[in-house]
Amino acid sequence: MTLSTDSVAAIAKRGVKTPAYNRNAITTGIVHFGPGAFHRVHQACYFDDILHSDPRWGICEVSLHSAGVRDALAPQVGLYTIAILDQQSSFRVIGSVTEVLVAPQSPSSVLARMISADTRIVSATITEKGYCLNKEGGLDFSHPDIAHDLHQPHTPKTFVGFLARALRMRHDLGREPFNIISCDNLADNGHRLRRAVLEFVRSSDPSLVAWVEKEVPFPCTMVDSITPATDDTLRTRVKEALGVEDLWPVQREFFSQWVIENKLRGPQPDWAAAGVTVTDDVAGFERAKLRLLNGAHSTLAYTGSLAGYETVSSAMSDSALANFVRHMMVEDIRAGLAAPKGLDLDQYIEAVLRRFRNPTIRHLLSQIAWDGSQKLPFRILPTIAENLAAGRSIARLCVPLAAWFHFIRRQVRHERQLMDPLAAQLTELAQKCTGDAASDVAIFLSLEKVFSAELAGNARFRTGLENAYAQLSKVESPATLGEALAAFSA
Ligand code: CS2
Repeated sequence: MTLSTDSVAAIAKRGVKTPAYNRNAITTGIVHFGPGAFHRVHQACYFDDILHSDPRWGICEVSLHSAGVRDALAPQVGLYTIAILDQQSSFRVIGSVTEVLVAPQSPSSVLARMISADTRIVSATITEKGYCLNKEGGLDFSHPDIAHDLHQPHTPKTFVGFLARALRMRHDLGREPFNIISCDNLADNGHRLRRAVLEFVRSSDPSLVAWVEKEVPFPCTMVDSITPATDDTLRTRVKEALGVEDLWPVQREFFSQWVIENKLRGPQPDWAAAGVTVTDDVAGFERAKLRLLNGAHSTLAYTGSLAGYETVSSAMSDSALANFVRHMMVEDIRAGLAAPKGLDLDQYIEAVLRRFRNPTIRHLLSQIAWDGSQKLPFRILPTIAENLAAGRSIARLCVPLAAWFHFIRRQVRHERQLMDPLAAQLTELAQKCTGDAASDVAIFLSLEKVFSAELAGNARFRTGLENAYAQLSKVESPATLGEALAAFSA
């Protein structure tokens, strides 16, 4: 037996929360690109709450690449389980997904949904690389999928291409545009997406530019909830809790936060009742989260992996590493952050560190280590650039970058797959490395897609990296990591 409409009543009797609304009565108000685990534990869960009092906010999911989520959720009529991992874990069946479309199989069905009068929000969790941006923050016109979408706008492949086409169609139908909500870990995510869409439209459909500029809201957002990938332990626990099998359950920590910039137009759900913060100052939240939480995560991922740790909580049980990360957050990252109203940065740092220590979560460092070339420019490099300009220290901030370089070299040396859109280029660079700090750092700094010419040419930055790289070169155990990090103690 698998999870289905028929099994929901029996599941509810076992004490598992299930949708207490009539799923047949809900309409689809959201088209969401990227139905990965994060979206399903986060936004889809908020909308599941909202649907209990407002049926307009069902979600049509759109996969831009694989059919995996559609194939798992179709037999379950969109139902799936979230495990909330805490001292006392709980399980909950989510009912907000009304449909899953696989874009390459049917771009016209995706566009039909996007132009429906019921659709008020188009949102995305497609990760940094899904936006096809260049390092100046504009649209990467050399990206093959963007080139495709410019030539064949009626059958787009990218999120930006779908937005441009759907906006044109809505405009011609005389319909209001939808709100476009990026829910990815990119600084200024709404502004970046707006810029990318406008650059695309300017090049493909110039007469639409003014309408997009004037009428289409692209609020910035901050999203947060730690979401380890689905594993067999989860599948087993969910089966035990539900009494039936779920083909693709997902899991997260108890903590969940969603902050949206106050720019949305048209009919809205009751955001506040669902626990979503709508505010004028999203940038402060977003920056603090990206630089403190995600910056620390990437630091743990690369340094922890070098020492042989597998998970965030095990890396955090290493006092040398945990102290290093804490110092980096308190002394090097916090200095450049302005606290938004309602956020105490000192408390925030301690709360993040507590969340990292959660022993009930098996969050693999290898999962966080993915896509370093896309993540580090948002998580670490802006703090370094600002600290350099302000004359603050960057010694510790060079450690995650140097650890990333060593991590890449080790992956390549052991012929382990590098999960990164720049994998081919990174492999080539790693093969040129000799172990000499000055020349290896110079090799990695030649990565133009990651390091601006200004940063790569900064002598303090180069020296900081060489120092960190040399310190980390012998790390292969907790003991050797402790020795290396001792050089950076306050
Ligand atoms: C993590 C994030 O995988 C990663 O790179 O840093 O997914 C992190 O867990 C989330 O942003 C937390 O909200």
